[in-house]
Amino acid sequence: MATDRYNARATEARWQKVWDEKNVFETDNDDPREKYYVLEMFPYPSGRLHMGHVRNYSMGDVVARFKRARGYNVLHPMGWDAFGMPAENAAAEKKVHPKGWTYDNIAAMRGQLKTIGLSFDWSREFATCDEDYYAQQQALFLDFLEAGLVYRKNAKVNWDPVDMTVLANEQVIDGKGWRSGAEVEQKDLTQWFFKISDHSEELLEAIDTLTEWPEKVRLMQKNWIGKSVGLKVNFELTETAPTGDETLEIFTTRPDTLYGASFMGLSPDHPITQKLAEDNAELQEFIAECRRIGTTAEAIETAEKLGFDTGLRVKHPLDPSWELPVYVANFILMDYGTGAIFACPAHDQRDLDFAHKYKLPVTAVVLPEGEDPVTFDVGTEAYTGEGSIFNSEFMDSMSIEDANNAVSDKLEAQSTKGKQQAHRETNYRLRDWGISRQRYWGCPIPVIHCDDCGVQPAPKESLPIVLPEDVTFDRPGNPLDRHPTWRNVKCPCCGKDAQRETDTMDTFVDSSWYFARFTDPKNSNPTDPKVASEWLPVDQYIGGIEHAILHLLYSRFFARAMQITKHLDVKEPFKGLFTQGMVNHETYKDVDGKWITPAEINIISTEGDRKAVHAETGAPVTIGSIEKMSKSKKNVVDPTDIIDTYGADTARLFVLSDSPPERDIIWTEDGVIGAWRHVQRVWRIIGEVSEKTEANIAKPAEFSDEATALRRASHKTLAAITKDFDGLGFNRAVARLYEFTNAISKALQADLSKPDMAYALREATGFLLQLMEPITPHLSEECWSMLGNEGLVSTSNWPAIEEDLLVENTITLPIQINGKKKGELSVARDSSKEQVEEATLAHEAVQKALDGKAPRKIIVVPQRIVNVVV
Ligand code: ANZ
Ligand code: ZN
Repeated sequence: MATDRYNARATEARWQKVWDEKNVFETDNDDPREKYYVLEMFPYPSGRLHMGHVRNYSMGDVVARFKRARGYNVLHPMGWDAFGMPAENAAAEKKVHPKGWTYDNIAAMRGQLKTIGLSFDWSREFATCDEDYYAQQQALFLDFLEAGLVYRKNAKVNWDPVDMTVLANEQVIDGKGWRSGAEVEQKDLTQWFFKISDHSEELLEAIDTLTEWPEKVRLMQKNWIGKSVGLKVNFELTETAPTGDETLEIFTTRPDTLYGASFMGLSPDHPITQKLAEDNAELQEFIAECRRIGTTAEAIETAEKLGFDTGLRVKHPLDPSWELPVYVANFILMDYGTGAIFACPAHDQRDLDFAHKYKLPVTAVVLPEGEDPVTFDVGTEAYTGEGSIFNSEFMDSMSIEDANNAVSDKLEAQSTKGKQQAHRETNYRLRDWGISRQRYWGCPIPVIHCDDCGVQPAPKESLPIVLPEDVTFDRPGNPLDRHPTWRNVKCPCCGKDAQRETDTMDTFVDSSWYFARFTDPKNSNPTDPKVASEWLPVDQYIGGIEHAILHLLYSRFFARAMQITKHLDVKEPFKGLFTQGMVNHETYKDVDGKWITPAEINIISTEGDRKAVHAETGAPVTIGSIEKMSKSKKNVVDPTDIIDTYGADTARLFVLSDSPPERDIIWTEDGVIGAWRHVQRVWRIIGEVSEKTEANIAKPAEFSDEATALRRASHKTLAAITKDFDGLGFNRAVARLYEFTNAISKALQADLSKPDMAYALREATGFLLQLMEPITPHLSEECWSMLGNEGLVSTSNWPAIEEDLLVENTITLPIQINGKKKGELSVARDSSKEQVEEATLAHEAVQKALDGKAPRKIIVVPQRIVNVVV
């Protein structure tokens, strides 16, 4: 039988059924053991699983299975981030309903996930598009509204004038609508916002408590919140602006550069700009041009700097005889600071580009160390580094920081036009979170618009506000807007005819609290606050770095908002965060330069020379660079194909081996075959062990050196892998498992009629299977039963480490002869000084150096080193 092959396909299905029937991965909230919550970011149901999912969920599964074996009550749920645009696109293109499309995809992907043997508690599964889930989200929204965490304001949206619809940022391509190709306009719409900016400081400060997050992610969060300590300065206008303003207020973080000021800049949306434009067609045209660039920070950052001279002038606050021109500039955002700046071209790149274009003065005021103040010229690159201030009167030769303070103090004490000239202020880049989306496939915002009573929250009893199913996608725009009856309701306040809000929520809302819902997914409230607070924060969250900013920040805000509204009692949702690397693959192109898939080619290797040919035609294929698996480059390997061919355990083993989990892994056929061979080998070895030894051998009182050596290897491996799993060092664990398998294979050659050796071998194989179970659970389960063990390896307790087997009883001491290392000495740990000396004199290198003479001195530093002086 040991010559047979391990049939992964049949075996895996069999064990999955056993786990299912015994509900081994279902979690009981009332289980008194210590709780451990491990979560992988839930997937969008695109329809097919990709290898990145397999890697992500395999990592989470190792943690879940490991912690379960360690005695924790583990929560490891799975669900679907199921609302969003692709379903509506599919509806428009393929004439399918978003709901049907989504649930079909979920069914397909659930089926795929189940073949991987992941230890999810499927009884807690939900999709964010389930009526029950979004009903609870609507309830949360109403509570947030009542608590003052939500408000409405005007905000700009991308408007497609041909399709007459709002576009998401990703639907605007080079300033044009993705479908119509029309120039996108900016339009004002009243929208709903979450007051995340009220929590900027707290969200920023608490980052320091997230010690189990990658440093990189913590930095990204900090930058996104973007705290700036600066100064607001009032500049006196030489003549009253058409708005009636006598001063122009700006925000700066660099008041130390005031003597390098060259011009003032206004946002195209600044009230003064807007007022001036009322009777200035040229300015109107300029504003329209700015708008076409788009609203995203990236678009503004990369666009060419453009300006419009308003003709207005201001007086310099440190020298009233100095006047500066006021421009409208396309790189100034209205919703940061005051929407106006003073520009110092020498020390700000945007200002410099602008100054060069409009021939405005450039005066350096910060001198880099080692530069000559007379000749220093910034050229085309603004100098933003450290230095000492010059060309700046009272600030000359100060450091930037000192100058900053000095000028801030001075201006705070000054006044202009009856106002304080300046005051220090802290600004945050973080904006309130706009959640209104003008689309169908999302969670309806539960409010009603009445002509008489204004905006009214939908009564809680009326929840859920369910999406109507009889909608059409044959026209652009939001089908809810044109639904004949869904929209019309009675005002909950006065009972007159009123209208539902037709905007739905940003899908980031759905993913901002799903981890809390998993703790009690059937509750008739959003959470059971007690249960949620017991499980949260998630102990280990695992997902892609692409969610390092928005998803994590919104979830952190939600935890706070849910705490304020008493739905849970923790501030931080994720205690440990891990961001896994991507799965990469070689790329291939055929003779016509078209991408082709790995399945369509054959690799021919001759003595280290790799060539690829087309599998069917034999035509040459170019092997390209290794890149992230993506549909566009066709360098994808389908998880289902791999599982069908090699089994899930092989796929799991491979994605966890080779690379540290935070790094990218290169998927190769050879690598997969290597993992598959290992699976086969373990199965054969266990078969042999089960034939050659009995189960349940009593533990002998004495062990030979040979048996002790094997036991040492077993316990050392156990200790090391326990540490690896605790620190998510999966690849290291895999390497140790390979080594340990070799040791076991070697031990099979020993005389197994000796009970101590048989015992040691059984112990080793038991450990091997338990250590492998988190990674290759099916194989481990099969081998576990083959060895005649009781119960399932998946529910077995982690083996206990016998500490005394970890201590080496021999130590290695370096031997120095006249101060130079000449060799090493292996002695028993408890050797006496005399014994060490004796062994030293017998050492080959020492004998050679002594050449028959007696040493002048031998110095033994116990446990450390031996020095011989000849
Ligand atoms: C003068 C100056 C001189 C500036 C200099 C920088 C360098 P952070 O650090 O990100 O907060 N700024 C202020 N409001 C702006 C707005 N609404 N749109 C675009 N830019 C704006 O950036 C603060 C700096 O960005 C401010 O300091 C201001 O330019 C600019 F050598 O003032 B500074
Ligand atoms: Zn009313």
